[in-house]
Amino acid sequence: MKSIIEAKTITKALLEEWCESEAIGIRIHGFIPPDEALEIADRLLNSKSLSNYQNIQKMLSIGQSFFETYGLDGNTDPVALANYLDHVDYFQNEIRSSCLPYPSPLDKLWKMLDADMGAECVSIDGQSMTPALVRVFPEYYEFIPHNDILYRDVPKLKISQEIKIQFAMNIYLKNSPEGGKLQVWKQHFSEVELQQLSLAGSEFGYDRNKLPLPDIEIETEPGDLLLFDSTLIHAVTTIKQGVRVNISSFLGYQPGMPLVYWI
Ligand SMILES: O=C(O)CCC(=O)C(=O)O
Ligand SMILES: [Fe+2]
Repeated sequence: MKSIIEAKTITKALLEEWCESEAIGIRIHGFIPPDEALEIADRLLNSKSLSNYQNIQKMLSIGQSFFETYGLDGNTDPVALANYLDHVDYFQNEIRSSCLPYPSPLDKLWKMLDADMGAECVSIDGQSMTPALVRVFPEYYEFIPHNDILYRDVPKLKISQEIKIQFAMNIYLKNSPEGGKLQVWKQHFSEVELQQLSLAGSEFGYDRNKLPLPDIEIETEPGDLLLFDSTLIHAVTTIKQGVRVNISSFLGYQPGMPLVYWI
């Protein structure tokens, strides 16, 4: 059984097939041309809106993630949440204008997702969440093992209880020649097991030394789009050379309903 289903587009039939399979992800190789991906990465790296993540040291982004609205106690900070919601349009416009003269890969992504099943950005109190952001992983950075579950972050949000599958959805623009590989653990851990795996001193990560070896290291090339089950533990290995750039979002799938995205 293939771990990654290779596809040309995301359709209802494909997501149904994925649910019945043992696959952990879906890849569209060459979602945008590789040369264009590298050019866009360079343009995004020059954006004046590239700034530090609030609570993940060293990682840079254009756009804010919901995770950044957490205070030190792990609860949503209302001031940070208001700031996050107020800046959604600003950052999306920044991403679009930084890509010029190339079209933003996000416009292509939303159009593709919308075509067969409908797709919309998740709202909180009637305000749109960030649809997607640009992530820049600096040299020597390791994105430690973690998993992403909307229900854990915002249990009160109705949609978080309805989503059947949460995918991490990344468009890869620039990879490191060495390191910076995405690793995924296939085992589903219970909440109690996850607690025990926690890395001391980290707000979100698990301790690699307490985990078995990862099951898969996924190869991606500039221009690829990859969706994988974000509730599985995953990590990005230390970037050994240069920077790694991608555009990231989450995609929620619920049979018979429009797709939803946010980050
Ligand atoms: O950059 C990647 O390959 C995956 C990053 C990640 O942790 C995510 O998208 O949830
Ligand atoms: Fe993640």
